[in-house]
Amino acid sequence: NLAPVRRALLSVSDKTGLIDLGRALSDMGVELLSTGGSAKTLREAGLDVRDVADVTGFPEMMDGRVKTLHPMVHGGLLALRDNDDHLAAMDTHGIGAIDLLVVNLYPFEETVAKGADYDTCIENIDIGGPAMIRAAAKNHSFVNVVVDVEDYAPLLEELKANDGQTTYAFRQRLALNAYSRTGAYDAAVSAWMAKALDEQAPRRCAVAGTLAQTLRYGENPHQQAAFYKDGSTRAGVATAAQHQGKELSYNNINDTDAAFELVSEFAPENGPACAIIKHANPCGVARGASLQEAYSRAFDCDRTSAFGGIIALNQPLDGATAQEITQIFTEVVIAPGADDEAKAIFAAKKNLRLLTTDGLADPAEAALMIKQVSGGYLVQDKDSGVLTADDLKVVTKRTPTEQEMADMLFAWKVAKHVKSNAIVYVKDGATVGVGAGQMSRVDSCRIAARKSEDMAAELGLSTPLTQGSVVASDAFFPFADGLLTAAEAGATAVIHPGGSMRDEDVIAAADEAGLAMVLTGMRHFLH
Ligand code: 93A
Repeated sequence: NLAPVRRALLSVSDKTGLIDLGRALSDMGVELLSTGGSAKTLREAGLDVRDVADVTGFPEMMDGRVKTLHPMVHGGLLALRDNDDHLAAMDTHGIGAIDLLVVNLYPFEETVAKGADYDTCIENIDIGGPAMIRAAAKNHSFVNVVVDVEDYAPLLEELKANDGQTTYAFRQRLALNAYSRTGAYDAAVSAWMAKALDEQAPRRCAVAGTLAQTLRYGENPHQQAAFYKDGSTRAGVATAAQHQGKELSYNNINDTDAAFELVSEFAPENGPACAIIKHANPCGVARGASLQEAYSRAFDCDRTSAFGGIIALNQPLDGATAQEITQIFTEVVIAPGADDEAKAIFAAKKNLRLLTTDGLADPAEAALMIKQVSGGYLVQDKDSGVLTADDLKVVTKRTPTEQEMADMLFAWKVAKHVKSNAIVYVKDGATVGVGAGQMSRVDSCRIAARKSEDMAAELGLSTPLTQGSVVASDAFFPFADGLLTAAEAGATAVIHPGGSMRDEDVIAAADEAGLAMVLTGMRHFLH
C-alpha cells in the first residue's frame, strides 16, 4: 500500500513554509509544478519549478479564475495507476501523474471577517483549489493531498520514513482532512451568502466554522470535543484574549459565554455590574457603586454555588475587584479589559483564566442559534428581546414604586439568561434568589426562596433576603400558586409575560396579596 511521490503540484495562497517544503521535496528528487504566485516564490528561492500553464498549454486567464481547471491537471490527479484504461488515456493525451497536491485556499473566511464588500468576497471564493483537493482526496489510493501548513512537517517525516513513499493509512487521513476543509469552506460561503441576502435567515442556515481548538474532552472526560469559530467579530468568548491560566475546557467556554452574554445586558454607562455563572445558570447578578461592590453583592446571592464559578464584568477589571475575586476559587473571569494592577494580582493564581474582550456584546443584535437534535439541528433567531419600562403593562390595583420598577427590569434581564422554568428574585439591583431549570414553575419559586433563606442564615440575617424583593418569571404563571409562594417569601412586585387562560385569577390573587404586577407580553424561555 506504499505509493511513491515523484511529482507534486503546489498551489497555495498562504505561502508560509512553502519554500522549505519545496526544497525538501526537490532534495528528494520530486518534480515541482506550481501556479503563478507560488511558482514565483519557489523560483525566487532558487528552486527548479515548472509552471502549470506550461503543463496545460493554456495561460492562467480571467484574473486567475482559470488556472488549474484542465484535464492535464485533473487527469493527473484522478487517474487510477493500476487501471489499464486510465493508463492508456494518460499515454494518449500525454498526461503526467501528480502524486502530491499541496493547496491552501483563497482566504474566504478571513476576507469576510475583515468586513470586505460583496464583490471582494465573491472574488475570494476559490474554485480551482477545492476542485483539485476533492479530486486528489478521491484518489487517495495513490495521491497525497495536503491542505494545511501544519501537515507539511508530518508529510516530510512520512516520506523520509518510507523512502520517498507514503502509506495508505497516511493518505486516508490526509483525504479526510481535505474533505473536512472543502466542506467547511463551502459552508462558510453559504453562511456568508445567507447573511448577505437576508440578515435573519434561519431557514437557509448552514453551519460553518473553522477549528479553533481541540479540547481535552467534552462535557465529560469520555467525550471528545473541539471548539469551532464562525468568524464573527462579536465581543465574547470566541474573540476574547486569554491572558493567563490553563486552556479553557468545553464547560468553561459554554459557561463563559453564558456569563458574558448576561452581563452584556447591563450597559457600562449605567454603572458596574457582575454576573457569576455555574453550569450555564447565574447564581448571582448585581449592580454596585463600584465593580468590587457589584461582585460582592453578586457573590452574596449564593456563596456556595459561586465557588468554582465563572465571573463576567461589564467594565474593565480593576485591582480592588481582582483582590476580592481571588478570595475564593474561580475558574474564569471575563471583562472588557483589565488594568495592570488586576493582572498582577491574578498572576499569583496560576489556574485562574483571565479573558478580556473588546467591549460588551449587543444583546439586541440579530444572530442565529443552532441546537443539535438526533438526526438534525434546530435553527432559530437568537433571543434578542429587550424591554424598557414603557413596554410594561400594570395590571394590579397597586402601581409599582420606582424602586420596584427598576428591580423588575433588572430581574427580567437576568431571567432571560436562566434556564426555564426561571424565577428570579431581586432586591436593590442584586439577585437574592434564583430558581432554574425546574420542570414546574412553583418548584422554581420555592427553591429560589429556600436558597435565599439559607443564604440569609449564612450571612447571620434574621429575615430572608427575598423580604421586600421583586420577582421575575420567564413565562406566565399558569396558576396563582407560584405567585403566592413568591408573596410568602416576601416579594412585593411581580414581572411576567401574562397570557395564561387564568390571568384573571392570577391578577386577583396578586391584588389580594397587595402585590404590584406588570406584564411584559414577551416570553424568555431558555432550554
Ligand atoms: O480562481 S481559482 O478558483 N481558479 C483556479 O483554476 C485555481 N487553481 C488554483 N483559483 C485557483 N487556485 C488557487 O490559487 C489555489 O487554491 C491557491 O489558493 C491559489 C494559489 O495561487 P498562486 O500560486 O498564484 O498564488
